[in-house]
Amino acid sequence: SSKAGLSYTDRIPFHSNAAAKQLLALMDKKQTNLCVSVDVTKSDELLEVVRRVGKSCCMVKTHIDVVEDYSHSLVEELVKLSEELEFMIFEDRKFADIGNTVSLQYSSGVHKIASWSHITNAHPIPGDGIITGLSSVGKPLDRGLLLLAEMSSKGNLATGEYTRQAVEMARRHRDEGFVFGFIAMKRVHEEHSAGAAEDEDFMILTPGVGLDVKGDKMGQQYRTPKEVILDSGCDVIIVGRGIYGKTDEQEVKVEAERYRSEGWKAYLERTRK
Ligand code: 5BU
Repeated sequence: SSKAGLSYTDRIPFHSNAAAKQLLALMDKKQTNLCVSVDVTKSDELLEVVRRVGKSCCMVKTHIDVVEDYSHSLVEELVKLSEELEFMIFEDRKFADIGNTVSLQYSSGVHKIASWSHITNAHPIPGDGIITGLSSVGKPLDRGLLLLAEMSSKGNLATGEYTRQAVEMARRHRDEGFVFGFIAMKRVHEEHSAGAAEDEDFMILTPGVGLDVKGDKMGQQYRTPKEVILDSGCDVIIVGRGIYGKTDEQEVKVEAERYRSEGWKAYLERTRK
């Protein structure tokens, strides 16, 4: 049966992943289902945006490989802020290789993602080995993984049977307590509910959220927080340029609060039904 009508807190017992439990608890505590995507190329700017939005969000999403002046002190500071301001860190790495390779990409290299990012994501395209590989690194550190079951961009190929297979893959690994949800545009596991256990719950994190524009010039498509949370039953709204894209620094904070409030209102309406 659908868990969409339950509060985030009431869904904690259905999860065995530590990062998922922590996330669900802090969402109700801070009254936010907003994840801010901070896609900027300078360390100082990244940290400045995070300081401005940290109180309004449950999660900060990074693309750490776009940072030009990267050093380990950046992620040390980010982790410190995540503890002070209480948000989770999600490196949107979109792993997509064989298990052995992704285990190295996750643990090693310049960025050592597993050492600082609570959550990351992976394409299911290589098969189950991608979960085994990432889990061998992330599970001992209490990290969590999302599978990309759908995408927000125009013409993407993650649809229909592909999405169904992504859901099946997550189900096969549910007991291991590492995969706890999907990047998707709707509650894909409830759409493909054959074979679902009664106590199954997955979190749905959704990019492509904007209040003022419908898309960009490169295929991005936006929906409102209400469409995403209330109409489609997703759990977390991911907002990038709608927040960090403001030129005035004070405005960044105002926009974060605006998205937080819209997302929360939609969640309250959904769980009241
Ligand atoms: P935007 O500025 O709100 O459009 O940024 C969206 C972010 O979410 C950006 O970091 C993308 O890489 C990310 N994203 C996305 O937009 N669509 C997807 O399907 C996935 C990730 Br998966």
